[in-house]
Amino acid sequence: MADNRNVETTIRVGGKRSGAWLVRYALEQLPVSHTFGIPGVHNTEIYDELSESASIRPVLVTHEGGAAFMADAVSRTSEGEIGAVVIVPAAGLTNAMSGIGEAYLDGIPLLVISGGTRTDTEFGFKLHELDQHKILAGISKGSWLVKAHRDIVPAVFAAYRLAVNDMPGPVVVEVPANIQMFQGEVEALPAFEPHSPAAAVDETSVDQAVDLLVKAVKPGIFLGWGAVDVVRETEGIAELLGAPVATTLQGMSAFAGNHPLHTGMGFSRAAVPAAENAFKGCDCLLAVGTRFGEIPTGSFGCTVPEDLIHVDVDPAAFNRNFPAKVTIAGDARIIVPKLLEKLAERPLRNEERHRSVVKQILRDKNLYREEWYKHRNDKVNPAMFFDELRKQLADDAILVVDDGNHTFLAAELYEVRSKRSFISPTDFNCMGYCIPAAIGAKLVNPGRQVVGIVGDGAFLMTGLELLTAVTEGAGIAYFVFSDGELSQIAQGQEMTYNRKTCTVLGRLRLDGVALATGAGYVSIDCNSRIAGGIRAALAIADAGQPAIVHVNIDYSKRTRFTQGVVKTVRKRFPIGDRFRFIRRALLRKATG
Ligand SMILES: Cc1ncc(C[n+]2csc(CCOP(=O)(O)OP(=O)(O)O)c2C)c(N)n1
Ligand SMILES: [Mg+2]
Repeated sequence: MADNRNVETTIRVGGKRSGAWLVRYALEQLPVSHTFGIPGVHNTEIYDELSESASIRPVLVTHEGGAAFMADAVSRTSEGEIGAVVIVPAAGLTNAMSGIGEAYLDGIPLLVISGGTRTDTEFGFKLHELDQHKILAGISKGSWLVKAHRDIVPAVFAAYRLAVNDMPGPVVVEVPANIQMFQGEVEALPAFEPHSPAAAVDETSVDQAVDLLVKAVKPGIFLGWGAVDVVRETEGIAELLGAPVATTLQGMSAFAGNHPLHTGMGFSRAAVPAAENAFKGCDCLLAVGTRFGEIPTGSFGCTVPEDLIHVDVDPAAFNRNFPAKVTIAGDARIIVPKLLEKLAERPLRNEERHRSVVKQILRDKNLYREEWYKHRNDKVNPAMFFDELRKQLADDAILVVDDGNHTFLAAELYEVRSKRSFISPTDFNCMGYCIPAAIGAKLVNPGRQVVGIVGDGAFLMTGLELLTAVTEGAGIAYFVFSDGELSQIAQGQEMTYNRKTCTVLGRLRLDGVALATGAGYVSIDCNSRIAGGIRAALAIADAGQPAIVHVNIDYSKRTRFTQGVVKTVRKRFPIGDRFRFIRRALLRKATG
């Protein structure tokens, strides 16, 4: 099928250009404001060119994994920008792989420019010589090895298009060092045309979907990251139907947490009670921009009705985990407004359902909060912490989480209020995301507050990117949930083995890290320090300096997520192994 979405016309150059100049030219045509990475002998020409750019700022990081996470956050939190990475081949690329993998499985566009070994010498065993494209095959949407000067701009544009079209993802363009350094003949350069999603909608499927929704007795709505740009329309659909709305973890900012029909993350037994209860007996589910992955389904433990309407840009998501009655392939920004328009044409009388759903959600949310508030000791209560944080932040503040128990506490207890204001490493689920990703988010959203919630284990992985934040003047408040453990795993070990192996951390002095990097430092060790500590950290961030906040968090109450997932997973074990696991845990309880 011809793709004429990005028609490029040609600009005549008719002269010699260096490859590095061509890379800079190509990047400047794209929605790229920053590049992230580390120079080496294979890309210093590109860095030198970028130093001359009026529109792109090259940012030095401490590790290429951080660069890729920063770039990922640029794509997630900006309006249409793509995060870009400039790295050396082999060692730089493999370091960046954590972020490339996250972007790949989370469906986030990412443009990686890698230097390449020289192609004009007869020698072998060169520095950083590796077939990068072999290792990229399973973790990127595509990769290019540029062979000549005239190929550079078309390759970067094609890579960009692939990254943003359909199911977005990471792409890599390798430019050998000799092509960067030396000049080559280029007759013409393609001019870049911005991307817009394909506008075709399958009207018949939309009509079928509307029919199902109209006749449903208990409809529900489930939104993923793919629905993040249609918040107004999904609110409209939810209100017309009087339907509860759950989101995925990645899609937490696809529906406002303070909307009366918002329930929570997922709707299985691993979801908060408001969501689990509101979706009980759901007879028609409208799912938009989600692939029913492991986290939001509570390890595939949710009940999905036969009348599933599945809207997604990736047809591979259809009928994979849950069979759908109606599937609509395409961009939610095109399909969801159409769904709303057609639904609004129908005579609907759902006021009674709307009232009772709202009442139940409110009651369940209040009860769940009370449960958390009652669970108090001398440490910092997570519900009190998140309530105070919410109170002190603007509605459009961006919360960046990492992966761990803190992620699910945030998902259950923090109210997300605007689109693209909650980001998390989800399907690749890579620890170490938060510290660097928050930097990327802040650099492209200088006017918004950016806050990180990070576990102490994840902090250890990429915490030295704080130096990058200090250098860049990125005012971010990082709340480090310091429990001394890799809790999300330690809790599972406790429940399953009655023993924690390799999940207790060495003691880390966060004030020492603050001193070493030039970040501000705040400590919140008990509930009475929550409000003052958050205020102090946000003030440091407002002044353009990152702040590390040691939070003496209480992890003694388990999230609904952890409890629910453990139950669901165990239930699926073969019966003999289930008993073996139970016997082992009981025996250890008795014998220590
Ligand atoms: C790169 C990577 N390694 C290991 C894991 C497995 N893992 C998931 S959560 C977790 C614990 C995280 O600990 P911490 O950052 O302290 O957060 P907490 O659970 O204590 O809030 C681990 C080890 C992972 N997701 N990613
Ligand atoms: Mg921890």
